[in-house]
Amino acid sequence: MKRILTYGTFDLLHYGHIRLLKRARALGDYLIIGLSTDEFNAGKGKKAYHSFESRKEMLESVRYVDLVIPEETWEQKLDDVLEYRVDTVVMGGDWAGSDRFEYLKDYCEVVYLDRTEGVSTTLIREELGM
Ligand code: C2G
Repeated sequence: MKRILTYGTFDLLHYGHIRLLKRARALGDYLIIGLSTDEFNAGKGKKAYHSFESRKEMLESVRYVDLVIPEETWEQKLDDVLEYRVDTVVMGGDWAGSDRFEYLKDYCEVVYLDRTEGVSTTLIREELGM
């Protein structure tokens, strides 16, 4: 069983997120999401529109997702890879080459997938004046 892990906030879930999850899941047999907690986001100066619980509930209903775990720190990723026996970490291309992920290459595959153009949580919030 090939296990895939990805991270994100996934706020105002949209088709760009779904296409990332679909492609990530297609790389293996089991997809885990490390979902940013509200506290972790606060540390990044980000505030999601939907709470962690709501974002988790929505992601758990997506057919490509097998497990959602909390992302509480930047440093937990290696622990997650080891604890969940992850074969591949997948992130969107905006993270390509990032120190936050490159070091994991000593322990698993790290794959960056192209982002879906024309949609983002920020764009949605701006257009809806949120
Ligand atoms: N994404 C995408 N296409 C978009 C928007 C997002 O492929 N149009 C991808 C991002 O590249 C990311 C995932 O969907 O891989 C989740 O997006 P965000 O919630 O914006 O994730 P981010 O805020 O980058 O959090 O520790 C890493 C962070 O938790 C990542």
